Amino acid sequence: FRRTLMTAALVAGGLLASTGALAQFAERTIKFTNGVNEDHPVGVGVKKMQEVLAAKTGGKMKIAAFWGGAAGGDLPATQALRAGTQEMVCTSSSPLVGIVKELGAFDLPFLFANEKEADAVLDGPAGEYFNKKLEAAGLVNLAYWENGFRNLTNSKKPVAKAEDFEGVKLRVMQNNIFLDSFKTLGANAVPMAFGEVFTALETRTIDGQENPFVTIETSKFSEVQKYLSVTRHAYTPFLVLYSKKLWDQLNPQEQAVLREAAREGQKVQRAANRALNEKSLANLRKTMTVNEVSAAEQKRMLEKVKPVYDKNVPNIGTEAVGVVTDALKKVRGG
Ligand code: TK8
Repeated sequence: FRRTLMTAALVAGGLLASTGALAQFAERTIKFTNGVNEDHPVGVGVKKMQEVLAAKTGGKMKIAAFWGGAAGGDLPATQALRAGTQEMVCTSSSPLVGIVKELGAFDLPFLFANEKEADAVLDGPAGEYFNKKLEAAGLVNLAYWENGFRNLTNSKKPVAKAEDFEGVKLRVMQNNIFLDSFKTLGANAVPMAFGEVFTALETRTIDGQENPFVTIETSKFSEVQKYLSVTRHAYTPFLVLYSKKLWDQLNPQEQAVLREAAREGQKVQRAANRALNEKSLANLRKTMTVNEVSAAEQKRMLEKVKPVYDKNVPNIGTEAVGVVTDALKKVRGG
C-alpha cells in the first residue's frame, strides 16, 4: 500500500512537473513552406519535427506545411521570413546568394565529393560560420538538410562530356555562379524559379534542368525529360530557416525544442534521402536514358569551369570559400 501511495505521489509529481513545463509553450501554428512535394524526404523530416513538437510541447506548437511551392517560391518565402510574416522555409542555399553572398561557396562546381564531406563541413564550424551570416540577414538556420548531388536532365541528348552542353537551353537556379558555370560549359543557361520548371520543360521553353535524382523523380521532371546525365556537379544544401524576427519572440524553451526538432528531422531526412537516392535512379532508368559521366570527363568539366572560380571567389569572399576548403582539407585528412 505504501508503495502504491508513493508511486501515485511520484506520478502526480511528474504530471505536475510536466504540466508546469508545458506552460512555457504558447499555442503556435508555424507556417513552413518549400518547393518540393510531400513525398520528397523533406516530408519525412517535417513529420519528425511535428512529432517532436507534439511530444515536447503537449501539442501546443504545430507546423503547418505547404508543399510543391503551393504557398510560393523559396526566395519570396525567405523574404517573408526576413520581414517576419512567415516562420519557416526549407530552401536550397543557392537562390539566397543575393541575401547572403557567402552562401555562393556551396555553388562552386564539383566542390564536395560525397555526402560524408558535406556532413562534416555543414555540421561543423564551417556550417556555423554560414549560420552567423544568415542570422545577420534575419534568418536563423536550424539545421542543414539534404537535397543531394545535382545531375543534369534534358530532352535533346546525353551529356557525357563538356562539349555536349553546347546547344542545350538549360534552366538554372537564380544564382550567378550556376549561370556562369553552365554558360562556361557552353549551355544556353537561363535563371528560373523552381516552381516554373515543370511547365517550362513540358512546353519546351527550356530543354533541361539540373537537380538530384530524388527531386527529379518527386517533382516528376522525368515525365517531361528524356536524358539523365549523372554529373554530380554540385551539392547545394537545404537550409531549414526560421524568421529571426519571429524567433526573437519565442522563449528559450520554445527555441530549444524547435532546434531539437530540426536536428531530429535532419537525421531521418538525410537517412531517407540517401536510402531513396539509388531507388530513384532505378525508377528514372525505367523511362529515361541514363548515362554516367566518367571521372575523367568530370575532371575536364571542372577544368573548363576554372574561370568561374577565379571570377566568383572574390565576390563570395575568400574568407567564406577558405572556411569551406579548410574544412574539406580536414575531412580529407590533409
Ligand atoms: C526546391 C528547390 C529545388 C532546387 C532548385 O524548393 O531550385 O532547383 O534544387 O530543389 O530548392
